[in-house]
Amino acid sequence: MVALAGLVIAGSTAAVAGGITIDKPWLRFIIKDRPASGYFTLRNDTDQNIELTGASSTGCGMMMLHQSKDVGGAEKMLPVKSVTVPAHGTLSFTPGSYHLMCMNPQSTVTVGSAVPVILKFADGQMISADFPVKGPGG
Ligand SMILES: [Cu+2]
Repeated sequence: MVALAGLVIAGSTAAVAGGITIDKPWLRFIIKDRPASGYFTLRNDTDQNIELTGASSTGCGMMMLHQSKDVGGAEKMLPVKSVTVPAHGTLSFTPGSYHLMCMNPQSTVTVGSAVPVILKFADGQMISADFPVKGPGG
């Protein structure tokens, strides 16, 4: 693990920094012309709530925080400004709920590869994790 100026880079399946763990990250890739979705579990082992405020990836033209909601039987995706992970709690980004939306997947996003994603928090902390790219079925 290499740490530089608040940015922690981990090459394994879990990235840990300052009591925050990004567990089981993966990116669901369907086809190039559609946004890919990022999923993971955030674990907060600190005594304070943490607030995820954004994400970015070199594998995506733009990355956003989204939440899927059932609106009258149809699934809608809404952008969210931030997501709070309670102290000593976890929050999962899963299909049908919170997810990262990877707009304009780049040529580096192919099934079997992995793309680096940087998660940004309200306190200025940034954590990078490699998201393995999988097909629609996970
Ligand atoms: Cu979305």
